[in-house]
Amino acid sequence: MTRVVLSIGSNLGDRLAHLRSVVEALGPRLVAVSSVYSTPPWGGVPQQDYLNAVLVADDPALEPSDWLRLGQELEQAAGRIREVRWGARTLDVDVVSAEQRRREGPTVVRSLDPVLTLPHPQAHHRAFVLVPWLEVEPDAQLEAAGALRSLREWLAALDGAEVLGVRRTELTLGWTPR
Ligand code: A4P
Ligand code: MG
Repeated sequence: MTRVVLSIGSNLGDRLAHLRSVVEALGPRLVAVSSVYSTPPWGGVPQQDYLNAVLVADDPALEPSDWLRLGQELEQAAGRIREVRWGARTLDVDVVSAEQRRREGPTVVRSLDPVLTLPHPQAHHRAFVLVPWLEVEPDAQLEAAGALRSLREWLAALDGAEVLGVRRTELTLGWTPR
């Protein structure tokens, strides 16, 4: 039984429609959906700006690997072709963090498996993940580089210009809370 934080991004084709396809597919599993942000490309590959958002979802029937597979199916449905690492894409779905919900209480899933590394090893470096995540879970914490910090603390460690480059838009993903 897992609850996950997903980062979704697109910088090719109908970017908003690609992000919306994830929201439509997850439907009642969604717990929270951030605003849509316009973000400069991260990672040093020259390419056009992205639209990014963060989703929180839960499903008692899904394990973390099921969320990864589901994300990859949605990437394929959006016509994603894997070419350059950190390069342009119609849709990218990353599992940022996962929590097992047990009777004793929630536990954060940690995995060093390259097929699914959790928490996502780059999340704390990425304003395009931290800013939308902070909007939907202001009290969330993230363990990275051997430290457990609040999202605000991780953001404070980033370059200010990068954080300011992540701009909230008026676009919506067509989701209303249950
Ligand atoms: N993988 C391992 N852990 C995870 C995880 N937690 N979530 C594996 C998702 N995937 C995970 O990813 C490569 C492999 O990572 C997968 O097969 C999976 O098993 P990929 O999506 O196939 O390849 P990629 O996306 O080209 O490389 P990578 O390193 O995953 O890139 P990212 O991290 O997805 O970053 N700039 C802005 N502004 N906004 C963006 O959304 N996105 C990227 C892509 C780069 N720059 C960006 C953005
Ligand atoms: Mg990816």
